[in-house]
Amino acid sequence: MTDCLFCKISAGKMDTDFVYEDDKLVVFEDINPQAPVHLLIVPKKHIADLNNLEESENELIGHVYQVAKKMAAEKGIADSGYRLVSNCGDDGGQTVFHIHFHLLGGRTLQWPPG
Ligand code: DGP
Repeated sequence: MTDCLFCKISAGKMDTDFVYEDDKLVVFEDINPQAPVHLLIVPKKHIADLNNLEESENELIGHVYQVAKKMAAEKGIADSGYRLVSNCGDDGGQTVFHIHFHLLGGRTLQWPPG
């Protein structure tokens, strides 16, 4: 989608530094970090949100989790713990309508979230 921010970022059109990239997704620092480690894992394919996820994308989402595990290890938070979360819709707190996963860690996270 031409007017989607995360499509532009994941296509390398926004000068965003990637922590990790492969053919399926990119990982970069959140612009407004909510924890010492706050990465966004963003599939390159435009999927607006979880409601629009197809079963054919199950492998992609499995890959997201594998990359999250790798990123957590690289950032040194694998043992202390972390959270992987995807907000969906207005009540879920989603502000960018291109599916993405927040990897948060480096401090004790509260539950339930606000
Ligand atoms: P969500 O609210 O779950 O849709 O998360 C969107 C996140 O994207 C939010 O934490 C802020 C982040 N974000 C928005 N615009 C940019 C940007 O231009 N660059 C980066 N690095 N992050 C962004």
